[in-house]
Amino acid sequence: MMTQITIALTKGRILKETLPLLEAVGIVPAEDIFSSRKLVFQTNRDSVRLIILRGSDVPTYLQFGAADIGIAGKDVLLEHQGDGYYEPLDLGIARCKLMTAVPVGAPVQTGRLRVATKYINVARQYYAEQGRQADLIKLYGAMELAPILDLAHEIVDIVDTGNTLKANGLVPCGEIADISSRLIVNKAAMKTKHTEIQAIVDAFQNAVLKP
Ligand code: PRT
Ligand code: MG
Repeated sequence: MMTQITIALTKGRILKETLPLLEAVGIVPAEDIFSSRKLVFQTNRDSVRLIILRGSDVPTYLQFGAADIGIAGKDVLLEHQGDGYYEPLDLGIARCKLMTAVPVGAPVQTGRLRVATKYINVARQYYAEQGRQADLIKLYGAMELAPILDLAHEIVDIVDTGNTLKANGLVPCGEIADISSRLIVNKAAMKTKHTEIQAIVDAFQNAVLKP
């Protein structure tokens, strides 16, 4: 029987940059992903199917072996803190930075800091390393709003051009990590489906080297 490989992709902006890479690898979805509401797509290869997930769910599928290969932002992987998968390749796409940001001209916070973010684990570790006491407030989006409404003194969020921060009266402050999307592989699958998976990882490596 043919070995089936399931590749979990992150929807949204990462997906847009993933599809050209996939094509360079020689994997083409059987139908247009963007105009479909399907979550599972067959491809030009009988042995390969694609599933489309929210970024934060990709490491979970990989950890439990529900998918063999995945593509997710490093921010999501840092926050997930899971194991059960390898991270063999930096795809160099969807680049950005994970940063702290504060209101323009904000006084230095001497007391206990309130920080709003969806990256609770990353933020906890960062402020601990800085030796700063911080109370973390979990948000699921629109972090930039939190300082405006005094919910938090500062935020931890993704920054690319900085336009979103600027538009909301914030300035980037501390750099936490350089972010790009990574290829991840389930550890058990790497053993049991080694030939097939290594071939796909190698093809991605080549696609990244000569875009
Ligand atoms: O839907 P979900 O809640 O999972 O997240 P989302 O809607 O933020 O997803 P999406 O499609 O934006 O993709 C998120 C992933 O793309 C992240 O996990 C990163 O790995 C990567 N990425 C790369 C970015 C950005 N660049 C980015 N600029 N994710 C988000 N942004 C947002 C940021 O949150 C902020 O609102 O863009 C804004 C900042 O951009 P600038 O250019 O104004 O600084
Ligand atoms: Mg989204």
